[in-house]
Amino acid sequence: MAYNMKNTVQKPERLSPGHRMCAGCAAPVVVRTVLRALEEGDEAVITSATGCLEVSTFIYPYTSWKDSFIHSAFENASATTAGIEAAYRYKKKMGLLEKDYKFITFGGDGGTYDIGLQSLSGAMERGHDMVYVCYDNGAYMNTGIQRSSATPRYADTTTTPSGTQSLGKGQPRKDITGIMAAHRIPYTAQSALTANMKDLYEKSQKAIYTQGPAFLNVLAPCPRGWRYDTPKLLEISKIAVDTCYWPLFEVEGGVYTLNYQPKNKRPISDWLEIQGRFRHILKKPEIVEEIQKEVDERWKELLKLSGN
Ligand SMILES: Cc1ncc(C[n+]2csc(CCOP(=O)(O)OP(=O)(O)O)c2C)c(N)n1
Repeated sequence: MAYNMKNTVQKPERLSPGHRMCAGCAAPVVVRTVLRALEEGDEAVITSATGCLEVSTFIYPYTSWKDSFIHSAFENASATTAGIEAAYRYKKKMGLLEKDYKFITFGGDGGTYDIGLQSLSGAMERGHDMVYVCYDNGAYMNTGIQRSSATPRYADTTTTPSGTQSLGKGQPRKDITGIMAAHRIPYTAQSALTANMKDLYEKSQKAIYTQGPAFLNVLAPCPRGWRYDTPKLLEISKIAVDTCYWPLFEVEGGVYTLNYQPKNKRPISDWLEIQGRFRHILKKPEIVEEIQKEVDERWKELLKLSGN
């Protein structure tokens, strides 16, 4: 059935309002969209690595989560989910449990690209029937905007401050989506908050209802770390996609599909100008050009991989 936003948003919320995430933060919107993809009646067991999402939605004795929720340590969120999924399979096999459950892990980029990478890789490789969702805000935001391997080159963070001796982060962003696709798991996808959430909703549905491991990497703008006005959340997500900084694609059984090609590819300066973290390079055309070149190269690679 074709995606219908009106019907979809009328599904019962599984992340209650009243949590303490910042206004203009993408992460709770990502969570609500992913969880809406669960069929009504299906229940989930959710694990979250430490990070903004976990500490702001699950403060004892309160919780925003309607489904079962486990706060896991940074490094082992995927291992926790994998263990639960294995126990579930055993109970099912022994006839000890009737109900069907889905297993979903959320982690920030610090918990995914860096600290939890080994347990994520292991769980994916072992083939657990689970979905791992990275909400990628491009830094360790919860502890004060420290750089991660997801932080884009030249971003100003508290551990890569721009100034007379530095232009911000020196290294390029790690290609975690490519790394996960290289695991040859059934489903890997990259998504963002597009205008009607269709892309993320449909990818979440596929990820949840595909047998075996699935990985979603979702761009999650952060108003504090990226320094933009809170109402600009959707605009900034759209610019990320239209500049091809953050392409929307999926990989199923090794086959790449590009989900969106902008009719008019916007210049990367549109993406840089809307965020305070790049302010120090805006008057350096050679740096902006260098970033444009990197984006173009990655885009070309993706076009080739997806047969375009
Ligand atoms: C092993 C370990 N190291 C460091 C911390 C401290 N810590 C808590 S939240 C956090 C930042 C999390 O960053 P990320 O995963 O990117 O999620 P975000 O906060 O950006 O949502 C850090 C470093 C911790 N809890 N455990």
